[in-house]
Amino acid sequence: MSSFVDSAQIHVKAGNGGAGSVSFRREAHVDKGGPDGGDGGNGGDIWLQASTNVSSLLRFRDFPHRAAENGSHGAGKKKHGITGKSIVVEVPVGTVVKDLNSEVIADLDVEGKKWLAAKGGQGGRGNTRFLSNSKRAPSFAEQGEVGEEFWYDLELKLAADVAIIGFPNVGKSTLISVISAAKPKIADYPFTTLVPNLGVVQIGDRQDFSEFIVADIPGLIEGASEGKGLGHEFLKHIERAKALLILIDPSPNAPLAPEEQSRVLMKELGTYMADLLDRPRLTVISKMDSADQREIDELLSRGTAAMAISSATGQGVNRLVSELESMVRAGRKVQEVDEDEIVIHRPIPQNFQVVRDPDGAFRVKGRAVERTVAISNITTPEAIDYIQTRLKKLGVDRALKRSGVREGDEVRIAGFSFDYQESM
Ligand SMILES: Nc1nc2c(ncn2[C@@H]2O[C@H](COP(=O)(O)OP(=O)(O)OP(=O)(O)O)[C@@H](O)[C@H]2O)c(=O)[nH]1
Ligand SMILES: [Mg+2]
Repeated sequence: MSSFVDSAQIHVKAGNGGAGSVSFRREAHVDKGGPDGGDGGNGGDIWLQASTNVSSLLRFRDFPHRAAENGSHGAGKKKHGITGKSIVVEVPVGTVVKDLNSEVIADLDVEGKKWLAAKGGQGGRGNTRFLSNSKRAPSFAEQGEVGEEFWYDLELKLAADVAIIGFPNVGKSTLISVISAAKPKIADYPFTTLVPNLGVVQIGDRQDFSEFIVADIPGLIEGASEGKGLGHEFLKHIERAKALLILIDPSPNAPLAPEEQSRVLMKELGTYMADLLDRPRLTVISKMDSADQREIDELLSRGTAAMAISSATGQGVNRLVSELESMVRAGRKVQEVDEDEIVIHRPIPQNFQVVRDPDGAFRVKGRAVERTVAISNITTPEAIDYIQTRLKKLGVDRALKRSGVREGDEVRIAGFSFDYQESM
């Protein structure tokens, strides 16, 4: 568990929609029958799903690209294209998805939770769909819509139930090695631990079994919240812990007196994230065998710590574990309620917007608008007629006027450009 990857990028490209078909029925006695071009198939979607099958984001570092299948094109005789296969990408439970502006857009914190990362393009409509009283033989069809394509940042926060926090050399790693199977490096100098260690603590027997995960967070020091020491990089791993275990070094040669240690640690946690100060926490004196029992008793009676332990002799360790377990149990109940409140939003606005290109031309961006213009044969007057009517309905005309467009200005939509006319 010493090296786990906790951030990666993923590139998702959903399938493109297939093009609609332009086709006419062939009948023995009719020169040109009615339109019978089928629709293109929809492109496949890409979903991310929280799964305990995977535990790191390593795979995305090696190869970040995931793509879904395109829809196939429509054909004559009203034959519709085939829908592209969607794919489900498994990510570890606890993965947070951010857009490239660091905005959180999904929190895959529960096993099985699924999130649509890229929507497949809709298939284009075949010319059959454009049949109307005024258009008996529509000679155009829609192109398939391009599937969505995004880069996302993935972040996996350590799913620790308890974070062990304390100054360097206070005995964090030793404790985790005693209460779990984790085997971190232990040594008598500060900053021995360079990455967080995870350990699973198991208690009880088969009838009454429970377990929780403890993280040994590398030594915090004063200024950690501003990036000093190793602190900043690892403080984020504390965010999800249901309980905090604060270890205090009672020995006379500790760099700070016990009260000071506690004060500085609280200050650093609070500066990093004010919420952490409301997190259930237990302050415990570590290495009790190395200090005078009278001093320990005094610290306890002053309320500097709730209890004392020694990982070396095992004193107090069982009691500590059962305290932690009940704190975690209580924390889990609270979290279960919270989970429903998480808002998951999609990155792209569904409407359109008018922007100026560097050369001054007007550009209209948005799915519905771009899709309207994606008609396969834009050179026919009836296709252009159709496009103009649709754009007007979507409000593009009005929006362009509001943006200050004038007669003759260039307007770009998708891959096409038009000269703006008042009647447009
Ligand atoms: N006497 C005594 N020594 C201990 C106890 N727990 C840890 N130590 C010793 O204290 C030193 C530091 O222990 P670590 O567990 O590496 O401390 P740490 O908090 O993980 O330190 P960093 O990783 O540097 O932040 C080691 O020499 C341990 O053997 C204890 O309960 N009693
Ligand atoms: Mg350590």
